[in-house]
Formats: sequence, C-alpha cells, structure tokens
Amino acid sequence: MAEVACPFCYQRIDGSTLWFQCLGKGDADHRGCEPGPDATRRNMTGFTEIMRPVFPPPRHQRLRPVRVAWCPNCGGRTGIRACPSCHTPVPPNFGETASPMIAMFGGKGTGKTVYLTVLANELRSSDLRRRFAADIRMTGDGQGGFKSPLEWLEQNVDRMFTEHKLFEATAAAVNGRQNPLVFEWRGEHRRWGRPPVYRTSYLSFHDTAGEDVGTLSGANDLAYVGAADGLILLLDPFMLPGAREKLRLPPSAIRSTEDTIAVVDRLTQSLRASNGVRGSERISKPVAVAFAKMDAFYEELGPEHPLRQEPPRGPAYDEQLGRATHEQVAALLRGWQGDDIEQHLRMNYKTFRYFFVSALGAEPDYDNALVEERGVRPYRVDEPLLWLLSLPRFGVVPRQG
Ligand SMILES: Nc1nc2c(ncn2[C@@H]2O[C@H](COP(=O)(O)OP(=O)(O)O)[C@@H](O)[C@H]2O)c(=O)[nH]1
Ligand SMILES: [Mg+2]
Ligand SMILES: [Zn+2]
Ligand SMILES: [Zn+2]
Repeated sequence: MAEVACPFCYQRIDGSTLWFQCLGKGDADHRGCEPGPDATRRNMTGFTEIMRPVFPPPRHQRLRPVRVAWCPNCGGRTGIRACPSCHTPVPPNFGETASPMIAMFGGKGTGKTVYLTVLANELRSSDLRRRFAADIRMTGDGQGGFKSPLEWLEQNVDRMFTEHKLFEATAAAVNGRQNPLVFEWRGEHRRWGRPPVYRTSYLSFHDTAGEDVGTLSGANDLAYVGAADGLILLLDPFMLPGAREKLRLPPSAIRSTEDTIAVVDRLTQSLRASNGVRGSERISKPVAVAFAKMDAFYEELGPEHPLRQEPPRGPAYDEQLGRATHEQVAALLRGWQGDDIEQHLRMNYKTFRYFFVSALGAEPDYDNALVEERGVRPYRVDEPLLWLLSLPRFGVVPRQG
C-alpha cells in the first residue's frame, strides 16, 4: 500500500485507509441508502451532484486490509472505495501501488482550455490506446449531472471540432473549486527476462482560470501543483516579445499581460512553497515545458525545419527525437531572447524538457474566435505527456532510443 495523491482533491492519502461508498443494496431488515448531497465533496472538489454515502473502513482494516465492507447505515455490502479526504469514489485498485499524478499549469490566455480539450479528446481515442497497448479511461462516477467532466469534454469537443468555435475566458470557479478531468492510464512495463508489470498513472486536469497577476493563485491551485508528481507547463510564445515581433499578430491574439518568466516563476514558487523545497535545492519534479500555438511560427520556420516534421507515431516514446526537439526549441528560445527562461529552469529544476505543440494546427481567426476552415488538426500535443509517463521513475509508457 502506498501514499498517493488523490487526483480529485490533491491531498496525499494513505492507500491502505481508503473509505467505502455504499452501493445502496441494504439488507434483509433495511432499505438501501439513497443518494444525497455531500458537503465535504462539494467543498473539496466543486462536485455538486448527489451521491450515495461514504463511510470509513472497519477498525481492523489497517492490520488486515479488506476489500469489502458492510454499510453501517443500511447493512449493504460494497467494494467501492472512496477518498477519505474528499469522498470521491476512486477506481478499483487505487492506492495499492504508487501511481504518479500528472497535472497541467499555465497562465491566462495560454491556450489551456483548447489544449486540454484536444489532449483529452486524444486520450479518449483508440490511437494512443493501440500504440501503447494501454488501458486509458476517464474516471469518476457516472452520475453525470450537467457539470460532469465528461459533459464538459463533450461540449468542448463539439464546440471546437464541429462548430469551429473557441472559448470565452474560463470563469473563475465558484469558491475556487472545480471538479477536475481525471484519466487513468494503465500501461505495460516490460522487463527483460521477467513478466511485465502493469503501472498506472492518474492524469488530473483542472482547467484553472489562471490569474493574470504575479501573485500565487488560489489555495486549490497550490495544492494541485503540489500534489502532482509531474507537470505539463504550458507557455504562450506570444508573450515573449522576441517571438511576438517575428509575427504579425492582431491585437486580439494577445491574451495576457503577464510575462512568460513571471508564469514560470509563479509555478516555481508554488512548488517550493507546497513541497518545502529549500532555496539551495532544485525541484525534482519533472516539468514538460510545452510552447503552445506554435502553428503561428510555421511560416517563419519554413517547411523544411525539423520541428515541422511530424514524427512517426510509434509504440514507444522516442527519447532521441525528444532530445533533438528540446535542443531545437531551446535554439528558438535563444533567438527570441528568452534566455532568462532557460536560465530560470536550469537553476530551479533538475528535470525539464521543451516541447513544440499546436492544439489547433493552424492559426485561428483571432478576432472572431473561430478555428481555421479546415478544422482542428492537433500537432504533437501528446508528446509532453508521453515523455513524463516514459520517465524511468514512472515507467508507464515504454521508451526507445
Ligand atoms: N495559433 C494558435 N492559437 C491558439 C491555439 N490554442 C489557443 N489559441 C489562442 O489562444 C486563445 C486562448 O485559448 P484558451 O484555451 O481559451 O486559453 P486559456 O485562457 O489558457 O484557457 C484562443 O482563443 C486562441 O486565440 C493554437 O493551438 N494555435
Ligand atoms: Mg481557459
Ligand atoms: Zn448504505
Ligand atoms: Zn480526494
């Protein structure tokens, strides 16, 4: 049993003391429990639907872990586990082994909602599943009210892929809590001469409103990045003056006033504060530094540039190609006088890598917030995630090279 981060409330919990959720079965003398509101879950995660009650495991559980329990209220038997901290039901086998949690962070207007929609859509498609022989599923319960994560995703996908519309700025969540989009990625970890082991990672994406000022974001955001074992840091290249001046962007394409370095620093400070990393040490959590909206630079780079060659979609993360991409993006960054970002990352993080992504694959009509006529054509959006999952410490996705 392991200590794991709950992907719904971001608290570190002990995998051996998970709670149970009543299934409402009842017994010979009692009717099963009815679903009702759960204030703890609402406060911790922003989930507002009704749910069947949860209860702590029987006393002796710590000594002899049990897989089923009987509801103290209705007597019904259940094997559904729930987070002791936020009461959200968790997937079967959650907490039995270390399961890294991956999170995403970025400033306002960076393209987080667009990127998240596209990435989540790819996670639901069969392509990634087939390539990595992975079992990828969206977790959370099926009592989908209007605000369920699945509905959020379907609405967003429909909006972007069918109606070709982009989004309004994400509204700040009520009391700072928003039910995150959680995926469970179970992958096969092959070992020479030994049977494979199966490793699971939780991808918890909460679409932050992203403050536009240099302050730390809300307590929930702090807990979110603090609990993550790996991060995707999405950066907006339009906020780098040296990059912006290479493009002829309409004013409507500029979505923020916060410098890129300030966004990176905000993450660094959040991680240092939430994880108690001393100033003399570097942060050991791996960070995938993804530059979004790179379609805007296609012309500037020219069709022969290596960053414009879409890599083959093989069954493993290509480490060699990943390193080359990192160097190519680093060179771009230097050309944009973004050296301070590189400097900051080197001084503060042990493990980071650059990525070149475009969720839309072509420049939108910024003024009218419309996707380009030919529709959404995602470019290399999955690489940051695949790199993280392929790191030896996680070993959820195989790597080659
Ligand atoms: N060129 C380009 N622009 C993008 C892309 N993704 C987002 N944008 C632009 O960035 C704006 C903000 O995106 P959004 O996802 O709402 O940002 P958020 O505030 O971080 O959630 C969009 O309206 C687009 O103008 C992309 O892949 N390419
Ligand atoms: Mg948004
Ligand atoms: Zn019950
Ligand atoms: Zn929880």
